[in-house]
Amino acid sequence: MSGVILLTGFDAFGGDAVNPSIDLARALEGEVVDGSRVVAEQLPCEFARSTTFLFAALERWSPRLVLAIGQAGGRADLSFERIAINLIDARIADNAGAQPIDVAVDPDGPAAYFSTLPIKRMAAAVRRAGVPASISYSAGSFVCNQIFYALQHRLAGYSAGIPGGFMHVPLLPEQAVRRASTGQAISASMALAQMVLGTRVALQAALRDPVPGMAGLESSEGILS
Ligand code: PCA
Repeated sequence: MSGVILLTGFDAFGGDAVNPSIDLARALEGEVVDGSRVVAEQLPCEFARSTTFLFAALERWSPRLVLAIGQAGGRADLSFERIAINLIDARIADNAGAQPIDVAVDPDGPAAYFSTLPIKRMAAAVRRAGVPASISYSAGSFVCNQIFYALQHRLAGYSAGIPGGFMHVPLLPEQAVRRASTGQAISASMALAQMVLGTRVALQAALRDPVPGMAGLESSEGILS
């Protein structure tokens, strides 16, 4: 199968000089996974402009699979996000100085979307490769959650059934060292090479195995059905 794999990463934000999410996406750019070339797109860490960049990237590439990536300071593993919520509640200002509180991503959209990636298989494959990984049930309420929600909303409108989702990554060691040296609590970190290995394996797992239903669920049966 051809088609490209779209990875997105963010600009540095919140006083950091780097953001591992875009370094990671760029490090994998050009690799071929299951016959598909990886492309990377950089998104501004701004509520207003990030979605415009994302939608332009979807138009440009017509990807086969999308994995949006963001930094989550304090996390110690590659966390595959399960759910995007229709809420923005910014803890800090974005890179344009905007700090929306208690507003919807899309006032007409549903309360939430699930990842449509086979995240449990992906996390298991990453761990088998020796890289810490987990499932997360909150992508927060900042720009990352907004992009995750906007991505799932847009992909849900396509008939092609393109799997998409979001992964948070830890700080890079250099970021954690900088925090420690300025008196902040020492944060967890992960070397870029580990992130690259884990993400490559996650993409292989997502593309090799059949993808679950479009809600990312293994079964269409529910507790109430
Ligand atoms: N992390 C932030 C936004 C950009 C990024 O890399 C977040 O988790 O919302």
